[in-house]
Amino acid sequence: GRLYLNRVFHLSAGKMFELLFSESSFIRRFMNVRKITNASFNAWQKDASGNRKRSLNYTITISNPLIGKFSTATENQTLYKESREGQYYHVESEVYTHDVPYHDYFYTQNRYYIISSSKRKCRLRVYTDVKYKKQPWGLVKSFITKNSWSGIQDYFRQLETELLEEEAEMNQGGGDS
Ligand code: YK8
Repeated sequence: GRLYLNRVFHLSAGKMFELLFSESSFIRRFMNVRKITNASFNAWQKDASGNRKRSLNYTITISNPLIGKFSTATENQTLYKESREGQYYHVESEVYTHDVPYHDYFYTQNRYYIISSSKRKCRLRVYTDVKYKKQPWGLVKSFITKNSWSGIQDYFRQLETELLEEEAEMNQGGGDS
Protein backbone atom coordinates (compact mmCIF):
# COMPACT_ATOMS: atom_id res chain seq x y z
CA GLY A 1 0.00 0.00 0.00
CA ARG A 2 0.92 3.65 -0.21
CA LEU A 3 1.68 5.67 2.88
CA TYR A 4 -0.53 8.76 2.81
CA LEU A 5 -0.06 10.16 6.25
CA ASN A 6 2.82 9.68 8.67
CA ARG A 7 3.18 12.27 11.33
CA VAL A 8 3.53 12.91 15.04
CA PHE A 9 0.73 14.98 16.59
CA HIS A 10 0.68 16.64 19.98
CA LEU A 11 -2.42 14.72 20.88
CA SER A 12 -2.65 11.60 22.99
CA ALA A 13 -3.28 8.34 21.15
CA GLY A 14 -6.62 7.99 22.91
CA LYS A 15 -7.65 11.47 21.81
CA MET A 16 -6.65 10.74 18.22
CA PHE A 17 -8.71 7.55 18.22
CA GLU A 18 -11.67 9.46 19.60
CA LEU A 19 -11.35 12.21 16.98
CA LEU A 20 -11.21 9.81 14.06
CA PHE A 21 -13.28 6.85 15.16
CA SER A 22 -16.15 8.09 17.25
CA GLU A 23 -18.99 10.38 16.26
CA SER A 24 -16.77 13.31 17.26
CA SER A 25 -17.55 16.89 16.34
CA PHE A 26 -14.14 16.89 14.65
CA ILE A 27 -15.08 14.16 12.18
CA ARG A 28 -18.51 15.69 11.62
CA ARG A 29 -16.91 19.04 10.79
CA PHE A 30 -14.35 17.36 8.57
CA MET A 31 -17.08 15.52 6.68
CA ASN A 32 -18.85 18.86 6.19
CA VAL A 33 -15.69 20.38 4.76
CA ARG A 34 -15.32 17.39 2.38
CA LYS A 35 -19.02 17.62 1.47
CA ILE A 36 -19.67 14.16 2.82
CA THR A 37 -23.36 14.19 3.71
CA ASN A 38 -26.12 11.94 5.07
CA ALA A 39 -23.63 10.21 7.34
CA SER A 40 -24.89 7.49 9.60
CA PHE A 41 -22.60 5.77 12.09
CA ASN A 42 -23.15 2.39 13.64
CA ALA A 43 -21.71 1.61 17.06
CA TRP A 44 -18.58 -0.49 17.54
CA GLN A 45 -19.46 -4.10 18.18
CA LYS A 46 -17.27 -7.00 19.17
CA ASP A 47 -17.30 -9.92 16.76
CA ALA A 48 -16.61 -13.62 17.33
CA SER A 49 -12.86 -13.21 16.82
CA GLY A 50 -12.55 -10.44 19.41
CA ASN A 51 -12.09 -7.60 16.94
CA ARG A 52 -14.50 -4.70 16.95
CA LYS A 53 -16.43 -3.67 13.90
CA ARG A 54 -18.64 -0.83 12.81
CA SER A 55 -19.95 0.51 9.55
CA LEU A 56 -20.67 3.97 8.23
CA ASN A 57 -22.85 5.07 5.37
CA TYR A 58 -22.60 8.42 3.66
CA THR A 59 -22.82 10.29 0.39
CA ILE A 60 -19.63 11.68 -1.09
CA THR A 61 -19.47 14.67 -3.39
CA ILE A 62 -17.32 14.17 -6.46
CA SER A 63 -16.15 17.16 -8.45
CA ASN A 64 -15.43 15.22 -11.65
CA PRO A 65 -17.89 15.70 -14.53
CA LEU A 66 -16.84 12.35 -16.03
CA ILE A 67 -17.74 10.43 -12.93
CA GLY A 68 -20.80 12.22 -11.60
CA LYS A 69 -21.62 14.52 -8.74
CA PHE A 70 -22.41 12.18 -5.88
CA SER A 71 -22.06 8.62 -4.80
CA THR A 72 -23.30 6.74 -1.81
CA ALA A 73 -20.59 4.87 0.05
CA THR A 74 -20.23 2.28 2.77
CA GLU A 75 -17.21 2.11 5.02
CA ASN A 76 -16.60 -1.02 7.08
CA GLN A 77 -14.10 -0.51 9.90
CA THR A 78 -12.36 -3.15 11.98
CA LEU A 79 -10.55 -2.28 15.19
CA TYR A 80 -8.10 -5.10 15.71
CA LYS A 81 -7.98 -6.77 19.09
CA GLU A 82 -4.21 -6.20 19.31
CA SER A 83 -5.11 -2.56 19.95
CA ARG A 84 -4.37 -1.25 23.46
CA GLU A 85 -6.45 1.57 24.81
CA GLY A 86 -4.45 4.78 24.97
CA GLN A 87 -1.35 3.04 23.52
CA TYR A 88 -1.89 1.51 20.16
CA TYR A 89 -4.78 1.31 17.73
CA HIS A 90 -4.98 -0.52 14.44
CA VAL A 91 -8.07 0.14 12.34
CA GLU A 92 -8.67 -1.23 8.89
CA SER A 93 -11.39 0.29 6.76
CA GLU A 94 -12.87 -0.79 3.47
CA VAL A 95 -14.61 1.89 1.47
CA TYR A 96 -17.13 0.89 -1.21
CA THR A 97 -18.39 3.63 -3.51
CA HIS A 98 -21.68 2.32 -4.85
CA ASP A 99 -22.57 4.75 -7.63
CA VAL A 100 -19.36 5.42 -9.55
CA PRO A 101 -18.55 3.73 -12.86
CA TYR A 102 -16.98 0.28 -12.41
CA HIS A 103 -17.91 0.30 -8.72
CA ASP A 104 -18.30 -3.48 -8.74
CA TYR A 105 -14.61 -3.86 -9.68
CA PHE A 106 -12.86 -2.17 -6.80
CA TYR A 107 -12.86 -0.84 -3.27
CA THR A 108 -10.36 1.08 -1.18
CA GLN A 109 -8.63 -0.30 1.86
CA ASN A 110 -7.26 2.17 4.42
CA ARG A 111 -5.12 1.04 7.32
CA TYR A 112 -4.80 3.44 10.25
CA TYR A 113 -2.18 3.04 12.96
CA ILE A 114 -2.22 5.29 16.00
CA ILE A 115 0.86 4.77 18.15
CA SER A 116 1.38 6.55 21.45
CA SER A 117 4.84 8.12 21.65
CA SER A 118 4.38 9.87 25.00
CA LYS A 119 1.54 10.92 27.28
CA ARG A 120 0.53 13.74 24.99
CA LYS A 121 1.90 12.66 21.62
CA CYS A 122 1.09 10.03 19.07
CA ARG A 123 2.07 9.03 15.58
CA LEU A 124 -0.64 8.54 12.97
CA ARG A 125 0.09 6.43 9.93
CA VAL A 126 -2.34 5.73 7.14
CA TYR A 127 -1.71 3.26 4.32
CA THR A 128 -4.03 2.90 1.39
CA ASP A 129 -4.56 0.26 -1.25
CA VAL A 130 -6.96 0.08 -4.15
CA LYS A 131 -8.23 -3.51 -4.18
CA TYR A 132 -9.80 -5.27 -7.13
CA LYS A 133 -12.69 -7.71 -6.76
CA LYS A 134 -12.41 -8.64 -10.43
CA GLN A 135 -9.76 -7.81 -12.98
CA PRO A 136 -10.78 -4.96 -15.22
CA TRP A 137 -9.48 -4.28 -18.68
CA GLY A 138 -6.07 -2.55 -18.48
CA LEU A 139 -7.25 0.86 -19.55
CA VAL A 140 -10.13 0.77 -17.07
CA LYS A 141 -7.80 -0.32 -14.31
CA SER A 142 -5.44 2.60 -14.87
CA PHE A 143 -8.46 4.93 -14.99
CA ILE A 144 -9.71 3.64 -11.65
CA THR A 145 -6.25 3.76 -10.09
CA LYS A 146 -5.51 7.29 -11.26
CA ASN A 147 -8.83 8.68 -10.09
CA SER A 148 -8.61 6.89 -6.79
CA TRP A 149 -5.09 8.01 -5.86
CA SER A 150 -5.80 11.65 -6.55
CA GLY A 151 -9.03 11.60 -4.54
CA ILE A 152 -7.42 9.76 -1.66
CA GLN A 153 -4.37 12.00 -1.59
CA ASP A 154 -6.56 15.05 -1.46
CA TYR A 155 -8.60 13.61 1.38
CA PHE A 156 -5.65 12.67 3.58
CA ARG A 157 -3.79 15.93 2.94
CA GLN A 158 -6.78 17.80 4.17
CA LEU A 159 -7.23 15.44 7.09
CA GLU A 160 -3.65 16.19 8.13
CA THR A 161 -4.26 19.93 7.89
CA GLU A 162 -7.45 19.72 9.94
CA LEU A 163 -5.79 17.54 12.57
CA LEU A 164 -2.98 20.09 12.90
CA GLU A 165 -5.60 22.79 13.47
CA GLU A 166 -7.31 20.67 16.08
CA GLU A 167 -3.94 20.07 17.74
CA ALA A 168 -3.21 23.82 17.81
CA GLU A 169 -6.62 24.53 19.32
CA MET A 170 -6.28 21.86 21.96
CA ASN A 171 -2.77 22.81 22.97
CA GLN A 172 -3.16 26.57 23.14
CA GLY A 173 -3.45 28.24 26.51
CA GLY A 174 -1.58 25.46 28.27
CA GLY A 175 -3.65 24.07 31.11
CA ASP A 176 -4.59 20.45 31.06
CA SER A 177 -4.65 20.09 27.28
C1 YK8 B 1 -13.14 7.65 3.52
C2 YK8 B 1 -11.44 6.21 -3.77
C3 YK8 B 1 -12.03 6.33 -5.17
C4 YK8 B 1 -13.20 7.30 -5.07
C5 YK8 B 1 -13.48 8.01 -6.42
C6 YK8 B 1 -13.84 6.92 -7.42
C7 YK8 B 1 -13.75 7.33 -8.81
C8 YK8 B 1 -13.93 6.18 -9.75
C9 YK8 B 1 -13.19 6.46 -10.99
C10 YK8 B 1 -13.55 5.75 -12.23
C11 YK8 B 1 -14.58 9.05 -6.35
C12 YK8 B 1 -13.93 8.81 2.95
C13 YK8 B 1 -12.92 8.09 -3.77
C14 YK8 B 1 -11.86 9.17 -3.94
C15 YK8 B 1 -14.12 8.65 -3.05
C16 YK8 B 1 -13.82 9.08 -1.62
C17 YK8 B 1 -13.20 7.95 -0.78
C18 YK8 B 1 -12.82 8.41 0.66
C19 YK8 B 1 -12.02 9.71 0.63
C20 YK8 B 1 -13.64 4.30 -12.22
C21 YK8 B 1 -14.44 6.44 -13.17
C22 YK8 B 1 -14.14 8.61 1.44
C23 YK8 B 1 -11.81 7.54 2.84
C24 YK8 B 1 -12.01 7.39 1.36
C25 YK8 B 1 -11.45 6.35 0.73
C26 YK8 B 1 -11.53 6.12 -0.72
C27 YK8 B 1 -12.01 7.33 -1.50
C28 YK8 B 1 -12.44 6.92 -2.89
O1 YK8 B 1 -13.00 7.78 4.91
O2 YK8 B 1 -12.33 8.68 -6.87
